[in-house]
This record gives sequence, structure tokens and C-alpha cells, in this order.
Amino acid sequence: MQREGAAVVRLEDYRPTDYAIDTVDLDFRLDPTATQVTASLAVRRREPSPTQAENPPLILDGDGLKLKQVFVDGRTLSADEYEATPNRFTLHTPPHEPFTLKIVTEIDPENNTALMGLYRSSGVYTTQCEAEGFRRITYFYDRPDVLAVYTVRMEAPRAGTPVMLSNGNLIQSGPVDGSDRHYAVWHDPFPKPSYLFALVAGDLGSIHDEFVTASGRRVRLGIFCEHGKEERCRYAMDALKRSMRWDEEVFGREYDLDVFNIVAVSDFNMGAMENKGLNVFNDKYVLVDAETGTDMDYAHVEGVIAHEYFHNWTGDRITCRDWFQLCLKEGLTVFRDQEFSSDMRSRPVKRISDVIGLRQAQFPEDAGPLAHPVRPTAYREINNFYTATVYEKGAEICRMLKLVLGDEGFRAGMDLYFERHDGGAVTIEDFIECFAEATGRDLTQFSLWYHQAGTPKVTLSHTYDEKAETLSLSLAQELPRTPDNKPKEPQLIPLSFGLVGPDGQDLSWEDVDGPAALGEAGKDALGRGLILLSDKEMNLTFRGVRAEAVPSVLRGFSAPVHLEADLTDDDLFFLARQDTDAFNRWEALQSLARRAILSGYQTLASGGAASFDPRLAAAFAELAENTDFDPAFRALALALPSENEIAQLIAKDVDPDIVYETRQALAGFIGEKSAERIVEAAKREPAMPAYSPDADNAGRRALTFAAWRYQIAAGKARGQDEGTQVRRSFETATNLTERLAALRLLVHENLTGSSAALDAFFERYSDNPLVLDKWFAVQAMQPGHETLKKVEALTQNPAFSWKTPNRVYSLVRTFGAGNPTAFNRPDGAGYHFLANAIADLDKSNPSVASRLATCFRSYRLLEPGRRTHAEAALRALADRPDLSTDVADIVIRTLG
Ligand code: 0A1
Ligand code: ZN
Repeated sequence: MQREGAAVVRLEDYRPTDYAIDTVDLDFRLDPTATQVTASLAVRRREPSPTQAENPPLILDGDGLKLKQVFVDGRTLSADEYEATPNRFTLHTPPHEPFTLKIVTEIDPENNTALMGLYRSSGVYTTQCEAEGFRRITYFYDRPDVLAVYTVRMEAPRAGTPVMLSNGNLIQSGPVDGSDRHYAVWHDPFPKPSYLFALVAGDLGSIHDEFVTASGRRVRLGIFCEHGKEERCRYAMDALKRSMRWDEEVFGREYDLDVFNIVAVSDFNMGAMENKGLNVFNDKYVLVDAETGTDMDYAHVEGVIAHEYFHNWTGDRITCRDWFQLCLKEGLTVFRDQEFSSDMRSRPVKRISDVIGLRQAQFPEDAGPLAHPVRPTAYREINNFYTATVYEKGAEICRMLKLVLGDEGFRAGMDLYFERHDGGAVTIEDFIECFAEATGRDLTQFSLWYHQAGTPKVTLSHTYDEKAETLSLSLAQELPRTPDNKPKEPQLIPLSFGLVGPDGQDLSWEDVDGPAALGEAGKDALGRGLILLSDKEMNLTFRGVRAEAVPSVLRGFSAPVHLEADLTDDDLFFLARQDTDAFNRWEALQSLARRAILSGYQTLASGGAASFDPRLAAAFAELAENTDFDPAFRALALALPSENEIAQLIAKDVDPDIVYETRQALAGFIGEKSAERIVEAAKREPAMPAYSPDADNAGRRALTFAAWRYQIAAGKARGQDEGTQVRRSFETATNLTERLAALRLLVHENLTGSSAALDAFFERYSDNPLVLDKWFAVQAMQPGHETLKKVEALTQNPAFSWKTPNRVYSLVRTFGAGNPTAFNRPDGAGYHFLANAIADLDKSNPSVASRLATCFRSYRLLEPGRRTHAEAALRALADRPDLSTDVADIVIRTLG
């Protein structure tokens, strides 16, 4: 079933280009369907070889291009001097001396439905060039290691296109003589790869502000959006200024241009894009206010604004040598934005949210057919590698590096990295080398995190010898088999830990017996509460431990692993009450809930009735009441592990209906025993009456919603509709967060009034597509087999469109990735619906289609009936003629 066309690209084949392109002058005559692009490239041979009589051909990338004209140093070329196909330009014998290659192409932004290259969205011209979109604009070395200084001139009618932006600084603008057109010229002094090029032109509203950098440079800030939405950009502007300050304070990084612009567009395949000095955003990550954004949206806007801004140094000033190094910029930048959000909000809450996300997205990816190393060595389609593994596991590696080296060692390594590689296009090896050099540490084994796929499993057993006052820990690591079938070597796994004594305080020890392999670094780490597990197996004996202790390991989720510890339920209840590490308090309760659901699942699956330990219900109530923790933490602690997380743990012959039932049963059980206490605890922590999106108030709201959930579950268990309060709250809510939380409960718990509420919500927001996305998503997630029909019907709703990625994601991907019972209907209809949607979408937008295709990644865990249906749907998809390489790549790898 291997397709031709999509050749595999291999890291080992990397070699630099024969030619360098030092400057790029682009001239755009903007027109909706026939934009003329003139590119003048200053080309020179990188290493002229005196013995070689003839220069090698210059071969540039293209993608669907129409060549109009081509010149070398002003001379029109004859037909035998070059060859141009839509996908490639070859200049057979380039001159020996540096020369200017001028290429004129014509492109059609209006009909660019793939949203890669130059496209028009709601009348606004915009670009997306990462990873390989620039070649849809002009012929070029479209790869990250060719860095050039860009000057961009654009011209268009003033009427429809008053705003014209590109990277860098505006150096010239004005009317085009004798016409109704005008032009603008932008110059970016920093050499950059083509994927960071951007152009935006259209009739846009904007807000402006100023930032003064630490060294006194005044930077003019702008955020552009559709007219009428300017006020909804205020929070993003605030987040931008905070990001700029934070990067100065924490990483010593200052902004480097006179202008920084952000543009919000409504048709965008991904979240946002870090083009130098001109970030382009999916508008859902810019526009928020109380009426149209939730608390979660505020947090996301803050995080994504920061992420793109931080790329200015980690991505733009220092970029990737090739796309295999994607995690160099993405893992590091995610780590930076996570740290920023932790500083802006609550660190434990941010960490728990990120770990929930990791378990929801990255662990399943790493456990399935699409698993790949954080730094892959081969790909068929680079678009398919913007994954949770590259981003989130990549960030985990940076977090571990900081833990292993200590704060100072990490900062020294980062400083060296910025100093040494500024202006370069580098590799993961270059990055790691900076830390090794700055700290004198050997990071060879640590680097395996980049190269070995799969989530390590760590097992821990412990014994306490009262007489000898010793606590012994036996640790082992196991690396799972992954699709590459590569043999695996033990990784360096940093495990933060403490020995929790009877009163909840960490006990000290006098001495540790450990293997020689621990070395100086390992001993030193122990003193900092960190075990460096480097061997397959390791035994540690702590001497002078005065009382029996419960080991609390993997504090703060110090490594992205599965931990299996020999802790009893009693131990876990103890840690849930006593651990000094907030993360492990949360985790202990989660472990208990996981155990309860897993054993309940087995009972239900074999026809029995699930029963649960009342202590669990009490522990939930206790945490809800514990005012040592802020409300946001308590809200998280009240949430049960997701159905997807449970399915991953069951791992074989999963029946998603039974997973759902068991989880509901546990919620009902906790509700019956503890809802009153939980509701009372939440009432004692009300949010301020006037809406404010800050973390504290958001946490208070979250606690209230978590409490409602148990109240309703309790009602259900007793056969009552406990929805009165939720219905009232839906009607009286003063902000979207509350209104949506109420709507979600009404719909997902199938309470009286849910369809009236859906209608009212639609009515209220009928002119706001971003809020309607939430309306689609709520319905797409309603549990139960019948949801498929509703989703099919919703695709016919006039507010839905297959052309806008946000609509497709909110309805179709939410259904495939966020609704286990409906997507996995036993008759397979959910799979066929999704497969057909993918095939149709593939014709217009392959990136979005291939992202939908990843919804199948865990199909092999399912019980045989569903598994067979899913596989049939995938095979039918694979057999379609003319699949894009994007979709074909995912489908082929998923089928294995
Ligand atoms: N570099 C961006 C992610 C991104 C990747 C590809 C895109 O187009 C298909 C767009 C954005 C980031 O990390 O934010
Ligand atoms: Zn990024």
C-alpha cells in the first residue's frame, strides 16, 4: 500500500545547499485571484571549488507554481537554460560569480483553500509558510538552514487594503502615482529562513501600545483584527507586554526590532505563527472578553501570545538546521511559555493542567502506531510532525534538563546557547552541547530522551526495616516497544522524591547506599531530593531514617513516565492528605480514582455491579474543604481521570461504553456520599460578583462547577433531576464561563431544559463564530451513541462550514477525539462518518484532514468488534485515489 510520490526524507541525508541566498527582495502586486510575485534573489556558491569547471545546477522548491518570467542578472533566460515545473525550478549552469536570479510567478490567494502560502480569508491577504508554504509563493530553497535578509514591497488598491504589513520595520510607503493604489516596503534586518516570512494586507482594525525594553529601545506594538473586534484584543496586548518583560527578567532576552505586530485571522490551520516581527494568529487565541471568552480562553490567549513572542529568540534568532530539529524551537518554547504561565498564575495548578494534557494527548500518541522520537530521523510529511511528542514531550525534556542541572546550570547553558548560536540554524546536539560545556556534565545518556520513542515505565518497591532504621527503594525502568522496533537503552530519569514521615513532614536520612553508577552527580542530586535513575534497575538504601516513611516519588511530575509504585491504598490516602508536594497530593487522589475505576470496569465488564471504597468519597470532600489550597487546585483535584486516560490504562479489548458507565458510577458514588460537603465548600469560596478573569476568580468558578457536577451525579444516583441550580445559573450568568459551564452540564448530563438552553445560547451568539464553536463542541461531546446523528445534522447548520478549520475542529475533531462513546459506536458508524469527512476535506485542506485522521490512533486498544470496524474504515480511506501525502502518511502509519 506504499504510495509513490511521497518520498521519505532522512536525517542522515542532510547536507547544506550548494548555494547561499543572502538577500531576498519580494514584490507583490496583490490581486485576489492573480497576484504577481517578483522575487529577486542574491545567489552565490557556498564553497566554490576551483577544480570544478562547472557549477552544479541550482535546484529550488516549488509547489503548484506558475512561472511567468525568469532573469539572471537582468537577462531573460532562454528555454534551454532552465527547467520549471510547478514543483521545482532548475537553473542548469549558474554563473560562477554571485548573481541575481529574478523569478516572476503568479498565484491565486482567493482559491488557496489549503491555507498554506498566500491566501485570502474574509478579504484579508495573509500567509502561512511553516513548514513548506513559502514554495507555494515563489521558487526557493524552502528549508530552514537558508537564511536571508528580506525586503518586501507590496502594492494594492488603497480601498480594500489600507493595511499592508510584513516582517521587520516599515521603511517606505505611499501612493502609486496616477492610480488608486498604494504601496509599502518592509525591511527585516535579521537573516531568516523562508518559513518565517509573512505578509498581511487588508482592511483591518487595530489597537496600539508601546513597550520600552530593558535597554531603553521603544517598540511600537500593534494588534490587528476585523473591524469592531478591537476591544477584544486588549487582554492579548496586556499578555504581550507581560511576556516581553518576563523574557527580559527570566531569560535575559530583549526584543530587537522597532515594531512588533500581531494579526488575528479567522481561517488558520493551527494556533498561531511566530513570523519575525509579524505574528499571525488564529483569532481564537487573540480575541477575548467576558461575554465571548471563558476563563480557559483567557489562559490560552496568554499562553499562546507568550509562546509566539518567545519564539523571537528560540526559533527566529536561533532557528532549526532542518525539520528533524523541530523540537529545538518547539519543545524549548513550550517550556518557556509554561514557565511564564506558572509565574503569572499558580505553579502547581499549571503543572497539573499540563500533566493532564500530557496524559490526554502525548502518552496515547507515544503508546500507539504514530509514536516517534522527539527528534525523529525520518518523515514522509513534515506537517504531520507538529505533534504532542515534539511540543509537549520536547518541553518535558527541557524541564528535566533544568532539574538535572539545577537552576544555575540551566541558565548558564541557555546563556551560552544564545551567545554561541545567535543567527544560526542548529541541531539538538548543538543545544545539548551548550549545557554540557556550561556545566561540565556528560549529557550523552540524557540525550536519549530525544532519540527513543515511547513512555518509560518506572516501577518502585520499598521496604522499611524498623530495627536498622533503613528504607530501601528498588527502582526499575522499562522502555516499551515502539513502531520503529529499535532496541532501547536505559534513559536518565530524574525522580523528585521525599520520604514522608508519619506526621506528614519529609524525613531526613544520614547516608545512602547506592550503586557506583550513581557517581558524584547522582549523590549530589540525592541531596537535592532527586534520584537520577540511570540503570535498568537500581537499589537505594537510606540509612538513619527514624520512622516508617511512605516514599513520595515523581513529585511535580519530574519526568514524563508511567510510575507503578507498590503503595497500598492506605499509603495513597495518607499521601493525598499529608504530602508536602501539592502535585503528589493531587496525584495520590488520582491514583486512587484510577484504581477504583479500573477495578469497577472489570466488575462491570464481567456482569457485576461496581462498588467503591467510602474513604475515597471522604477524601474528595476533604480536599474540597481544604483551604490550604487555592480553589483552582481543589477544582482540579475533584475531576476524575478522563475516559481516554482510563482506556489507555486498560490497554486491551476496551469497551468505551463500560468505561463511561464506570466513571459515571464513581461520580455518582462520590456525589451521594460527599456532594453536600463539596457544594458547601464551594459556596464558601464564591467568585467576585463582577467578572474578572484572573486566576483566583477563575479557580473559584471552577470549584463551583466541579461541585455542581457531584450534586447532579448524586441526584442521578437517587433518580432525581438536580439541575435547578444549573438552569438558574445558565439564565442569570453574567459571563460566558458560567453560561457555558451550565450549558455543558445540562447537555452532557441530559437534564431537563438542555435543548431550550442550546437554542437560547445559539440565539445569543449567532453572530459570533468563535462562541458558536463552543456550542458545536458541547454537542459533539454529548455522551451516547445518538450523538453521531446530531453531529451529522449539525454539519448542515448554516453556521457550520467545512472551509474554516475552527468550525471543523470544534465539531468534527471534538467528536472524534473527545467523545469516546459516540465515536466508538459499536456499529462502526462513527468511524465511517469521520473517514468520509477526512476524504472530503482532503481535497481542499490536507493539513486539517490529516489532523482529523489522528483520531484513529488508539483504535488497536478496542475490543474486537469496534477494532474491526475502525480498521475497515481506515482501509477504505487508504484505498481512495488521490489522497494527499498528509493523510496517506497518517493512515498508513496508523494501520502499521
Ligand atoms: N510554529 C507554530 C506552529 C505552526 C506550524 C505550522 C503552521 O501551519 C500549518 C502554523 C503554525 C507554533 O509553534 O506556534
Ligand atoms: Zn511554537
